Amino acid sequence: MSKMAAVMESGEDAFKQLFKFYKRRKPPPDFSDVIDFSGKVCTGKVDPIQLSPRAVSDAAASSVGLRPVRDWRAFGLQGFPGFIFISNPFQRGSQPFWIRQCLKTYPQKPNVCNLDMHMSPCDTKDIWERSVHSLSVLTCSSPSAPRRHEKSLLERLRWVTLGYHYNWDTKLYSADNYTPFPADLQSLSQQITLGCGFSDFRPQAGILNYYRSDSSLGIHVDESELDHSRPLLSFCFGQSAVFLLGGKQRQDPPTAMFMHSGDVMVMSGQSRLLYHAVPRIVPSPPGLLTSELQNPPSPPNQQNQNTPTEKSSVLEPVSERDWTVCLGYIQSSRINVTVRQVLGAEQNFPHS
Ligand SMILES: O=C(O)CCC(=O)C(=O)O
Ligand SMILES: [Mn+2]
Repeated sequence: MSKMAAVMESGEDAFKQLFKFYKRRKPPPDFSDVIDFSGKVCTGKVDPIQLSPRAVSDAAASSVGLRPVRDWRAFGLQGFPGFIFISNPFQRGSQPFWIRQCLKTYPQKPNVCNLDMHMSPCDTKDIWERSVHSLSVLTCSSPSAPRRHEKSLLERLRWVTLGYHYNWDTKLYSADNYTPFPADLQSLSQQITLGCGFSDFRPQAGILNYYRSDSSLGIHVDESELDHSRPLLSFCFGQSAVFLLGGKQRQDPPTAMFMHSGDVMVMSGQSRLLYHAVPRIVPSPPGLLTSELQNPPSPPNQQNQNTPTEKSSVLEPVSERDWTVCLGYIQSSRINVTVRQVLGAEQNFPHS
């Protein structure tokens, strides 16, 4: 009997037990039951999915750093209708832009982050610049200089919220806690959902989670959005993770899969309200980050080259200085971005 079968045999609360199984450090767990969509998938649980290549022009996909939809490798899981796993649909060299946005741009005001909960707006105004400064002070200091003991703001960043800002205490969104959703991430999310066959998905709220190598995310379901008929998108960058996808009941046994940098998950339809968790961050496979994350020399200014029918690119070049900091960060960390539609087409927040 495999170790995992032994864990399962004890019966109750299979999800909790598998969560602990994958979280365990000593001895490390056996990962052989974890589905890896980046390689050959022949587990008998996975089906390739046909997407909607005609719904997104190659230019529109490229404008957000995605490959043409016909080249996306998309999979479904048997028993999980509405769950779509797209194995890294990003063009080589476009992830650095999105990683830079997650680390430098999205933590900026008016977006909200965990540091705002106990620091003044003035102190969290410039997370990136202040962190880069303290990191470069460290790099420049002589061996005899006192070692930096305080973590930079960037290292203390745990979450950022966008659009309708999720309230972690009440677990609610509200009409009066809203700032504009970033246009570039909106466009990326729309190309993904169109490619998956969903029309008029409206990205209205985003949650960025920043994981260190020992972080995890507990078992939960995302039900705070008022309309559950719309898909929920999840983007991963940096180090890999084990993701557990369970059932409608918290204790239902989950399926484990790896999420690598660039992977995109769509939870829709009957899979929109399934329990899930991230028990463990794992090092990304050798070579995966180095091949995907080369920050190419600045692309030619695409804005000027566009013909009237083409979409102008949201991608901007990432400076060497910015990329050095991003690379240092993702060497040991993982970033996850979830994008949600909160309200249905004609829906409003209930009056309080
Ligand atoms: O980090 C992940 O892959 C999952 C994130 C998640 O489930 C959430 O933000 O609700
Ligand atoms: Mn979630």
